[in-house]
Amino acid sequence: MIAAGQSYRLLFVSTPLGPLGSGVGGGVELTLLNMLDALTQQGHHIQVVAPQQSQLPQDEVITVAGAPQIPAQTQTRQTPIHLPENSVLANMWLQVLALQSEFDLIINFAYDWLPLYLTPFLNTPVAHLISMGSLSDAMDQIIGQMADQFPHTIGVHTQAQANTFPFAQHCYPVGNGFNLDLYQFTPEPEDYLCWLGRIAPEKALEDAVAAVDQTGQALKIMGHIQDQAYFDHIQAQFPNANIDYLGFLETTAMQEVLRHSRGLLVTPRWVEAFGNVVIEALACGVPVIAYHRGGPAEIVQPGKTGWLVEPDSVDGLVEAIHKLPEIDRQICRQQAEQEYSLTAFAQRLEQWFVKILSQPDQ
Ligand code: HBI
Repeated sequence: MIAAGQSYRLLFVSTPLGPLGSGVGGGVELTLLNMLDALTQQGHHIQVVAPQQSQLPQDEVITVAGAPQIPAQTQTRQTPIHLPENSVLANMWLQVLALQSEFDLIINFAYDWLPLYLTPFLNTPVAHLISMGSLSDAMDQIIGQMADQFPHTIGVHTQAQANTFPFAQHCYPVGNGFNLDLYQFTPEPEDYLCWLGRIAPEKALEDAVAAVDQTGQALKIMGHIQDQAYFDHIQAQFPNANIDYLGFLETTAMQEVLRHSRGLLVTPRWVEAFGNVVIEALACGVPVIAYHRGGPAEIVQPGKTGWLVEPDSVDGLVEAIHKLPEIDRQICRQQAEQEYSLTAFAQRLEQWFVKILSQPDQ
């Protein structure tokens, strides 16, 4: 039993998609690093188990070799669970089994079946930060079983994400948090827009390109190209659009481009669990235009910190682009500071951990 306010020994287990810092793991990489910052600042002791080549200070990370997992969002709802030969996911959890007695709580960041299935076999409690909405029947089933057996251990980012699961009422929303010192507020923008994120069909980059193809404005694109053919097709479809792909930039370089933009376009085709990029923009004072869908719709305050648009409506994006000057960029930064700072995030996380650790032992 851990008293509230005491410091915890936490073991983070990263996504098996790729090394931390590579961008291959997508938004959950940034979430893990921000949680590491937030909780370390509060005096907790954290170690991270992650795939080899992960970029972290040596004393904090235990790197593990092995083959990466297939991205869950590229599978269908009925696709059976896959584990490759010499799975890095399986190898990471062998490490967890060996280390578990040194920790008060284990936090799983993988959106994968194995960590959830293993939970009842461990002696140390496991919390799962579920980083996407419902994607497959097998995952829904195993997450639901753990939600039942271990109350409050299923963490999510937003209510919209929780609502995609049949066990929505058993999810524990923690929001997200960012090191806002990394994002510089910029009062006066230059004349371009930004789009940020993994370049893959569920992010619907084509809608943002279609919108700027109509308005004639420049669009700077940053993020990991997960699906090259998909990106090539967009460029072929809009040969005259004024787009500029800058690659996957780490936070400091990325925000140097983002902060000077007139606005960020967020065009998710799926229910985005949260929308890290929304907070990153607000932190720079950049208004956000987002489809009224998923996490971003719970964050953007229409007319105050951006505009919410009818999902999949390019005309709606164009109309919102013309209304960007109505937004006060200072208000955008203030929302990030009030709700999404590392301190605010750490408080929500500690409340989550106390809730989990004060449960009677199963
Ligand atoms: N797919 N199999 C698998 N495992 C993950 O941890 C995972 C994923 N797809 C995407 C992803 N994680 C992250 O990019 C999102 O959760 C943010």
